[in-house]
Amino acid sequence: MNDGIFLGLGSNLGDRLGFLRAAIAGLEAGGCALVRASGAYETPPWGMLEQPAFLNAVVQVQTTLGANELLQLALRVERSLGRERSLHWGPRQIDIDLLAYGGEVVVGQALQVPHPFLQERGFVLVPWAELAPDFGVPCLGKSVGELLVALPAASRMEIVRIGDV
Ligand code: PH2
Ligand code: MG
Ligand code: MG
Repeated sequence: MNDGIFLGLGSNLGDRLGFLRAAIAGLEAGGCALVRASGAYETPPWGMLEQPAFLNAVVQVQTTLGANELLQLALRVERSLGRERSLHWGPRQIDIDLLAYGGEVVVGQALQVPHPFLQERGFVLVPWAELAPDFGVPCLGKSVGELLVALPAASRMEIVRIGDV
């Protein structure tokens, strides 16, 4: 059982909060025990700007699934919620990203852990720091809280907690 398993959730189409909740339920049904969930945060689109605002959250889970099995579960849950992959970084009902799997480092085609862009993304770091500011992110040599402090203020100021997931 691995202690620091964190997933990032994002939705910017349809019933965004409903999709975040359904994603958590799907992960639970697939063999994850929810440890904690952050609040839901309204965040401006990052990367591809011409798309609706997102709701983002981060969850911590415990599971006996390995990192690749957990990725497969995340993809299954995405598909079950109607996600179709068209545009890279484009709008989606639900996105489930494996942010960290304890101290493990995975560098593969299909999966990279820790998630490669997390240090640039306020929409990941703000909810993650709510849950686990002291978690040391492998490879980056910093805790989540330290990464958040290092994030330019401009990447943070529009990220607003709107309630619970
Ligand atoms: N996900 C992306 C691209 N851009 N922007 C926000 N605010 N939230 C996301 O979850 C997000 C994004 C690709 O996965
Ligand atoms: Mg993503
Ligand atoms: Mg993804």
